Formats: sequence, structure tokens, C-alpha cells
Amino acid sequence: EDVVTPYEFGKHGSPRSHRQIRDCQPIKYDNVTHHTQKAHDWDQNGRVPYPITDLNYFYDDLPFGERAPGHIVWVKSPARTVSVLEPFDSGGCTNHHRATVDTSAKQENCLVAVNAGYFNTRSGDCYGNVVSNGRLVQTNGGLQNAHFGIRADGTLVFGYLSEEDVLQKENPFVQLVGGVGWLLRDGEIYVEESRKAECGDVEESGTVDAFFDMLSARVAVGSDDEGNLVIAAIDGQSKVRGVSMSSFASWLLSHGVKNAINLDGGGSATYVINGTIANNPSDHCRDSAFRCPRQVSTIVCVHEP
Ligand code: M6P
Repeated sequence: EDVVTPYEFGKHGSPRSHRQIRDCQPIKYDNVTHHTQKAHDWDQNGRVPYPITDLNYFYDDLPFGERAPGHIVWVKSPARTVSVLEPFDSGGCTNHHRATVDTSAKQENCLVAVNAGYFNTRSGDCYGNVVSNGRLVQTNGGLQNAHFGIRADGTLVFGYLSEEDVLQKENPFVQLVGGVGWLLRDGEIYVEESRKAECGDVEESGTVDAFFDMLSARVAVGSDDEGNLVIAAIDGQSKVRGVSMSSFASWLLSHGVKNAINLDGGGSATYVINGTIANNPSDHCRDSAFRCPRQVSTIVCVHEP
């Protein structure tokens, strides 16, 4: 596992809001780094298996009496079958595009797709480091938010990355996207450690503590022991229904997930199977009596190898 060395705070574009937030720090703790894992790859016959091995719809009892419907999917050969895609099309982040997940999923005929990175809901700016199919879209100057990535050699990466990590050329990231909150680190719940480390600039629902503790729709990308990618999306509505970060982490762990990063959730949470929205997004339509899928920034797409 790499050790991240301290470095200077980089400039970043995210505007400070009036919200009470803690100061966003660059990575400075030698013990807070990232976890790398070899991705599952070819099967015994040397073939790339069909990527999706399981697909569940669940309605579970969660701690604290929470109940929430959602989806979880295990993805084989993720280094060949998973892409981070910009909103609407390539160049979407630079052009401040936003699009519903089902629209963005058309770019690569995604078998499964979820919303991914956080974004500025007013300007449409994508937040975080973004690498899409080997193209570096943007960096965030090392701002400390949990990221998920896939490197050129097929390793999965979870955790905090310095600017140098993001830009290194020896084994570059081919896919990379940022979230808020490192839910599981190498088989252990990492919510409380992550709560202290995360930068809250990129989520708009309040303080980091409020964001971690509220009920909400949540989306995560993670991995199991075999290096399969796991994508989970739980329905909810911020501060009303859904799951807290710690409940989400416990639930993922109970399903054999070993590493997991929390992606954008709330009204952005959208889960698409074969081009069709399969969850119940909580964002309000223009007519607030109804609910509509939100136009979001990046997505995680599972496609044929
Ligand atoms: C905005 C609107 C609402 C939404 C709310 C909370 O006010 O988009 O429809 O319910 O934000 O959104 P979120 O759950 O993503 O924080």
C-alpha cells in the first residue's frame, strides 16, 4: 500500500458557501491513505465472463429500525467492464453539462449505471478528480475526499489521493471518481475515521456530521474479496428516509463488501439497468407534487468487455 506524503494545499475551484463547514485540508496524515486491490479478471477458461453475476432487490431491516429498498450488483472483470463517464458526453464536465443517468448511460450502452461524482447544483461544475477511459478530465488539487479508481494494471483503488497520486504516470488511473466518505476500508467499517478526514465543500446538505448522520438515499462503489466491483444504491430522501452512512457501511459489510466509497446520493441517487431507471429517485420535478430523476454529473457505467 502506498504511503501518501504531506504536501502543500493546492488551489481548488469549489466556492465556499455560507454553510458551516470544517476547513478542507489536503492529505497530511501519514496513516490516512488509500487501499489497493487486484481486480477480478479472466475466468478459469481465459474468458472475460459476462460482467454481472448477481442482481438483488432488497428490503432489509437496517440498524435503528431503518428500512430502505435498494439494489446491489456484483461486477466481474471490473477493469474491463467499468467506466467513469462524464455527464451527457465526453467533455461534459468542462462544458458544465448535466444529464440524467439514463441519458449518460447511452454513451456506452451501460448494462448498469449509477450517478457518481458530486457537483455544484447551481453551476454544474463536476467536483473531485475525474479520469474517464484513460482521459484525465480534471483534478481537485488533492482535496481530501474519498475516491474510487482503476489503474492501468487493473488494480482497484479506494481512499484518499494526493495530487501526485492522481497525476503519476507509471501506472496511471484509467478511471477515477470522487465521493464523500470512505465507508469500508479493507474489511472494516471506516466511517468514523473518514468523518474526521473528509472535506465537506462538495456536498451541499450541511456539515460533514449532518451529512454522515442523516437518513438519505445513498450510492456506493466497492469491492469484495475476489476483486469484483460492487455497486449499491439505496433509496431515500435526505433527512426523511433512507440510511445513515454508518448503517450503509454495516449493510454493505454484511453483504461481503470489503472496500467502499460513498458517492453522491440524496436526490441524485439513480440506478439504471439496461437503460431503464430501476430505483425511485427522490428529487422533485418542476411540479413538486411529483418526483423526477435529477440531471447529475459523472456516472459509473458497467458495460460489455
Ligand atoms: C432541492 C430540490 C429538491 C430536493 C432537495 C434535496 O431543494 O432538488 O427536490 O429534494 O434539493 O436534495 P438532496 O436530497 O440531493 O440533498
